[in-house]
Amino acid sequence: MSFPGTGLIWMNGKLVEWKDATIHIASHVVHYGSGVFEGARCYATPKGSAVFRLDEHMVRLVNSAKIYRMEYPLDLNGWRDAVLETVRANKMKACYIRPLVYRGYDTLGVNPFPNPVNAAIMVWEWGAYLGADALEQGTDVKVSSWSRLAPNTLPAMAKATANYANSQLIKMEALADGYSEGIALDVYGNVSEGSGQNIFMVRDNVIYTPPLSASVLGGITRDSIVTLARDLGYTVTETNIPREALYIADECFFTGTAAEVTPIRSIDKIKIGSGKRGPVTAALQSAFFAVVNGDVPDTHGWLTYVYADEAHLRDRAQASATKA
Ligand code: PPE
Repeated sequence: MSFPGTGLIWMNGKLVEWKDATIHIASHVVHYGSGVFEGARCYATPKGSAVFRLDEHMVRLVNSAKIYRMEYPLDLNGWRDAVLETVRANKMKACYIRPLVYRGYDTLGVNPFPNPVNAAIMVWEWGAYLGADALEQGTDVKVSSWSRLAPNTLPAMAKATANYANSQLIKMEALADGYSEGIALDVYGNVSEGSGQNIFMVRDNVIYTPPLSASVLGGITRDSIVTLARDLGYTVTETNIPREALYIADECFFTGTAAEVTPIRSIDKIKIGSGKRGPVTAALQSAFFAVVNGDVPDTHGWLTYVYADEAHLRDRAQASATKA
C-alpha cells in the first residue's frame, strides 16, 4: 500500500490538502515518540458507508491520551464528529481511518509538557493487511525473538506510537526471516500478540486468547470476535497461553482492524492443524465480515453510518431493543 497523495487531512479542526499536512522536524513526537493513535475501518454496506465500532475506537484514543497526560480539547462526541467529517470530506465509501494525537513544536528535551498537543485524522483505502490470499489460505509466521513490552515499562493498553518501535523489531525480524508476521511472547514467556494484531487459538472447539495482562493491546476486533464467537455458542477463554500450545492447536488466527481475521497456517514452520484455514476460523471470519459489511442486522450497534444518520439511529434503536 502506498498513499495516493491526494485528499484532505483533518489537522486541529481544519481540513487541509494532503501535501500541506506537514509538521515541523523539531516536533516532540518525531524525537521521543510522544503520540497516541487509532486505526478504525469504514466499510461499504448496502445501507451506506459505516464505521465499525467508532465509539470504542474513540474511547480508546481518549484513554491512550489520558495515560500519557495529553489533553486535547475534544470529547467523545467531538472525536466522533471529526472522524465522520473527514470521511465525508474525502467522499470515501470504504477506508481506513487513522486519528493521531501528538506533542507538537515548542521545545526539545524529554519533558513533553511545554509542547502543544495537536491532532490529525487521515483516511485512505487500505486493503487486506497480510494480503488477500492470507485471508483465505492463512499466513506463515514465526515466534519473535523480541518480547512484547514488559509491564511497567511501556503501557501496552495505550495505543502509543512509541509501542510501535517494538512492533517494528518484531515485524522486521519476521520479514527478514521470510515470514509475513511475528508473534511476540510477553516477558514471562507466554504468548502475547503479533506486531499489530491480537492472536487466538482453537483447541477441541474451545477458543483461547491471551488476557490483557499478557501485554496485549485491548483490541476492538478481539472484543468483537469474542462476542461473535459467544453468539455462535463457542466457549471463549482468556488465559495465558504457552508457546507450544500454539503448535498443537487445531487452529490459530490473528485479529485486528487492519488484519481483520487472518488465519495462521504455520508457526516456526510447524503446520497448524490441517495447515489451512480451519472451520472455526472460517465461521468467525464469515460472522465478522457479515457484520462489518452490513449483510446481517447490526444487533450489537457496532455500525455508525457516515452519510445517513437515520440509518444509524434506526440500528442503534434496534440494538437496544434486542438487548433489552
Ligand atoms: N495489537 C496491536 C499491537 C495492534 O497494533 C493492533 C491494531 C491490535 C492488537 C488489534 O487491535 P484492534 O485494531 O483494535 O482490533 N493495529 C492497528 C495498526 C496496524 C498498523 O500496521 O498500523 C490496526 O490494525 O489498525
